[in-house]
Amino acid sequence: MVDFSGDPSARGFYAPLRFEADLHDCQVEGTLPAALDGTFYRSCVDRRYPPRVANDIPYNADGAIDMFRFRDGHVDFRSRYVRTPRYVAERRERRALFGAYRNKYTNDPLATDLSMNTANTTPIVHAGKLFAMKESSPPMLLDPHTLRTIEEHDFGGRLGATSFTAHPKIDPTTGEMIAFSYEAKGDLSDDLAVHFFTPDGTLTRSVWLKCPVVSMMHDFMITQTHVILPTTGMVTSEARLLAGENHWAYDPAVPGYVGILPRDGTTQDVRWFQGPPDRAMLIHATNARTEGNKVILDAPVARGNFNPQFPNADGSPFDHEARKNTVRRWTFDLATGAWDEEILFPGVTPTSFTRMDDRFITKAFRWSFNLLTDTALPWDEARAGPLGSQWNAWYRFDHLHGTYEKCSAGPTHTLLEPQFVPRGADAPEGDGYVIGVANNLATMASELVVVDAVDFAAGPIARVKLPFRLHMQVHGWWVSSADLPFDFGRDYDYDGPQYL
Ligand code: V55
Ligand code: FE
Repeated sequence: MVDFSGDPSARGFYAPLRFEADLHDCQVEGTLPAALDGTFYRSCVDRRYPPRVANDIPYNADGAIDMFRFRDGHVDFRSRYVRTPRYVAERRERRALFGAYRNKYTNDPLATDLSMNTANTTPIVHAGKLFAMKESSPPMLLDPHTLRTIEEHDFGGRLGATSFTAHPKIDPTTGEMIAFSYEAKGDLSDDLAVHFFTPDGTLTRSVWLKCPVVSMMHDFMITQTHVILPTTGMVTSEARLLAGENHWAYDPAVPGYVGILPRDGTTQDVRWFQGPPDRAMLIHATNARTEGNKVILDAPVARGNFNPQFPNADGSPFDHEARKNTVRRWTFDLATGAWDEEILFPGVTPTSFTRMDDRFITKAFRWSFNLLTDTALPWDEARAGPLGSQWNAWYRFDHLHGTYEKCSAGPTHTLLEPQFVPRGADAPEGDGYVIGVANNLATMASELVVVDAVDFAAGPIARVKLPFRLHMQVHGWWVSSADLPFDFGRDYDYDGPQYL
C-alpha cells in the first residue's frame, strides 16, 4: 500500500511527487536572456514507496532528473525517474525492497543481487553523455534529450570499482574529466581509485590508493597538476551495518586527512596531510589551484557533524553550531608538509552548496555562489510559516576582496543550489546569470528564477513559473547548447530515432 501518512518527513516540498511531467513552452514572467541557450538538469529525491525502515533518510530516496531546456526566451520542462535496477524491481513488486541507507543487511531477499543505486545526487554531462550519480554506485547513463535511462554504466568495462563519486570534475582547459571512487572495492574497503578520462569520455587510467580512514568522501577538487582528496569524520563499521543502522556515524575524534596526488602520478606519489578533527568535514569544494609548491583550496568546511541524519558515534547530542560552515582557504605546502588555514568571510556561515563559474576550475578565481539561511532578509511568516533552517538567500562571494552580496527570490520563497551560466563563451569570469529553483511556500508552487550575476543584489529578472511544486533538489548542472547541441523544434520522443 502506498501510504505516506506515517512518514513525518514527507510533508510540504519534501513530500514525494510520484509523477513525471512534460511542459512544453513554460510560462515566463520577465524576459529570459538570450545567453540562456542550453540545458539545466537537476538531480532530485522523490520516493516511489514508503521506506522499509523507520527514520529512513532523504539521501536514500529514488533519484529523479529534471530538465529545463532554454532557447530564444522559451523554456521546456521535463522530469523523469531514473530507472535504476532498484526502481525497476520496486515498481514490479509495488513496494520498497531496499532498507536503510547503504545497508545491504536491511534489504528484502528479492534485492540481494541488485544494485543499490539511487542515482539521486548529481547530473553531469561530459562528452555528450548525461550521467545521474550516487557516490556508492557506478553512474547511471541517460539519454540527454529524453531522460530515458540507458544503463548503469561501467565505461566499457574499464571502471574496476564498485562506486563512483557524484562530483566528477571537468578540466575547463583540456576537457578531461577526473573522478574518484571511495570504498572502491565494496562496503568498508579502504581502497580509493582516481579515474582519468579523455575529452571524448574514454576512461584511460585509474590510480589505486589506500585511504588512512574509511569515511564518506563526498567531493574532491582538481588543479592543473594535482588531485585533492579530503576525507571526513563520517565513519562506518561492520557492527553498525549488522545492527541495521544507516551507513554513517560521525566520530568527533577522527582527524581530517587530505590526499594530494599529481595528475601525472601513480600510487606511490600520493601525499597525505593530517589535520585536526575540525578540518574533517568538507562536503563540497569551491575551487583550487597549484602555485609552485603550494596547493590552495577554497571550500566551506564545518568543524563537526554536518548532518543530523547521521548520529554521533560517541552518543553525544547533535551540535547545531558545529555543523555551520565557514569558507576556509587551505594551503598545502608540498615542500614543507605544512597545512595552513585561513577563514575567508569571518562571521558568514554558508551551506556546503558552493558553486562558481566552472570555466575557472583549476584557475585563479574571484567569484563563488552559495545558498544560505539569512534572517536579515524580509520573510513573510504569516504566509510562508517560520523560516527555521530553510534556505532563503543566494550569496555572491568575492574571494579576492572578502566581500559579498545577497539576493532572494521573495519573502515566501526558499531557494536551492545556484547555477552560474556565462553570458557567452568568452565572457569574463562571473559575467553571466545565476539560475536555480525557488519554492514558493505561500502557493506551494515552484519557479526557476534568473538573476543577473553582475547586478546580483537586484534579485530575479525573470521567472519560469511551474503550475505545481517540484521534488526536492540535490545538485544541478548547466550545459550550453555549444557543448550539447539540440533541436528545439523536435519532439525527441516521437520524431524518428533516439539520440543514442
Ligand atoms: C551527500 C548527499 C548524498 C549522499 C551522500 O550532501 C552525501 C552530501 C544525496 O545523497 O548519499
Ligand atoms: Fe554533493
